[in-house]
Amino acid sequence: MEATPSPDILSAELRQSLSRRFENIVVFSGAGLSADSGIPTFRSGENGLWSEFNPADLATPDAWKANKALVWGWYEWRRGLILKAQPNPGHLAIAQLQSTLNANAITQNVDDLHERAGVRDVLHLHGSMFEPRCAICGLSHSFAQSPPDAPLREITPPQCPSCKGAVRPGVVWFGEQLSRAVMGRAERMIAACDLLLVVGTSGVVYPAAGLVAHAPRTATAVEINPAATQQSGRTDYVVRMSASQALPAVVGLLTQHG
Ligand code: BV8
Ligand code: ZN
Repeated sequence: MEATPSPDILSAELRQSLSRRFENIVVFSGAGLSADSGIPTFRSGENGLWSEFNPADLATPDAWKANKALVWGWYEWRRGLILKAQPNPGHLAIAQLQSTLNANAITQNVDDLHERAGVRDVLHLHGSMFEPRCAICGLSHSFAQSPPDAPLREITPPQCPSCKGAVRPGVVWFGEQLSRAVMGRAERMIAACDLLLVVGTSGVVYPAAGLVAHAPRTATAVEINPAATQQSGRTDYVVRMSASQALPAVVGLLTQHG
């Protein structure tokens, strides 16, 4: 197990700003948090068989209508990647943070790596890969078998035992509305926070990306991302490192003042 990166990798200015007790921390994440677990990100990942597709074109109701087996095959391939993946030090750091301080995780990710790292009450803005449901009657479905090893291109989705409709992934597709209850909770959490960590998101997908603007002016906002993003100008600090490097260092500092 590599040694936990020391807070010294952070700028002196950021170390100074984080060296106090925070009462209400929110970690808002995107696909970059899972990148170090080998899960391709949405806009810069290795999409294997689907490389000629833009994920945003497959994650839509139109793609589902046009070819359910292709979309279901893509999600089963992704589910296989997630099942083979392990939470990385970034996920584990969030669980560590929650064990010492009052911290909430809000994510755009549909994987279960937060949960497998021990993070509690994760708010999934875009749903979850692990909550498939009937596309017609909404009956929730449990996966009977693990995804195929070979990344099959097209897989006929399971049939709903109740209404014979096709089972779809339990995620929010582009063009679909996010749950108002979930968005409301996320807005309230961020509006009440005194520290907001914006981790591994390019900040281009709305309404999720708009959440950062709900942070109070009194809060400290920190972006953790190797690249500059559309959120960079909205945060007080930017840490140009990977989440699995920076989060353990930031959490190490925060929990010293727990
Ligand atoms: C809605 C679930 C309306 C599915 C996803 C024009 C302007 C504004 C908005 C729109 C527009 N045209 C259309 C829209 C709306 C659209 C949208 O925002 N489109 C964008 C692309 C322009 N939004 C929607 O459609 C939303 N719904 O608006 O409904 C409506 C209203 C009323 C009635 C009906 C409808 C629904 C959006 C949800 C879509 N579903 N996911 C699935 O996963 O299969 S979104 C998808 O993108 C993922 O959830 C992903 O998380 C999310 C956001 O992407 P990121 O997480 O940011 O990932 P990305 O790859 O972009 O970036 C990765 C980042 O990580 C990078 O910055 C990289 O530098 C960094 N990184 C890389 N490695 C690391 C790292 N960081 C740290 N450590 C590392 N190691
Ligand atoms: Zn059904």
